[in-house]
Amino acid sequence: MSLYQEITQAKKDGKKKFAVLIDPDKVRLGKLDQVLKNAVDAEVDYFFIGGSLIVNNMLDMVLESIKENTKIPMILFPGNSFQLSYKADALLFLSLISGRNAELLIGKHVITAPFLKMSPLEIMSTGYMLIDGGVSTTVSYMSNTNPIPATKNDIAMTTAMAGEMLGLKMIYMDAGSGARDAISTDMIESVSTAIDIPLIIGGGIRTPEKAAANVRAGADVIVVGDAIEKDPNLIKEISMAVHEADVTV
Ligand code: 1GP
Repeated sequence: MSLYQEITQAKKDGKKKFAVLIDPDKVRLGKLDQVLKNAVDAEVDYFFIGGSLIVNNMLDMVLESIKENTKIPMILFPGNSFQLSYKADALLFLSLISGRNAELLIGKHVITAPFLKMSPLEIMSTGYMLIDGGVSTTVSYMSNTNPIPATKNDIAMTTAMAGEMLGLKMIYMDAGSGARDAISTDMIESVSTAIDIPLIIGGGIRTPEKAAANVRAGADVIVVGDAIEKDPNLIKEISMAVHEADVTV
């Protein structure tokens, strides 16, 4: 079963997934071991690997280290075309559908397509939507796009609907790493009821309560990076909150 089939099957079954984001730029060697150990103990479903900048050459090292120490699938979440590696299992092929920057809607994809066509990576086409998280984020600056305003649920909803109709396989709504305000449950609910494809939510999630509220609102995959970098012990609590949230209520 491909990872995408696994995610869609989980969605059908009402099971929620938890992904830990590791930014190779920020990783500290001692701390990575701790994160990996906690992730295995907490039965984390995926590692998302990526960041908006690449200031070091840690990507392959991080991927190797994860592979040596865990069986958790590694999904690349690239901030740019340099963040590609055959050592991962899959790639979020992101089109920034909340923005109007042609390079990030289709341009970079044309450049990387031949490389990806030959690669063993599972390619998951994903509509990426940046939502205003109350602070100017790296993604917003680097992508030269405006995020969707945090209270404009209708814009988020119609953007996600258009992404699904264009054939994208997942929607990733992101308030950006370290966002002050995570995406509201109202917005998550509006979007999740409007689409049938899996919905990934990340950016500024710091507590198990917020993670649980998000899955109850319709998120299928919760992504946490920043809070876990600061306190790897949060992995267990958030993982439990995501996996145990009763979505049938
Ligand atoms: C960022 O969605 C991810 O792209 C995760 O955000 O680092 O704030 O958890 P945080």
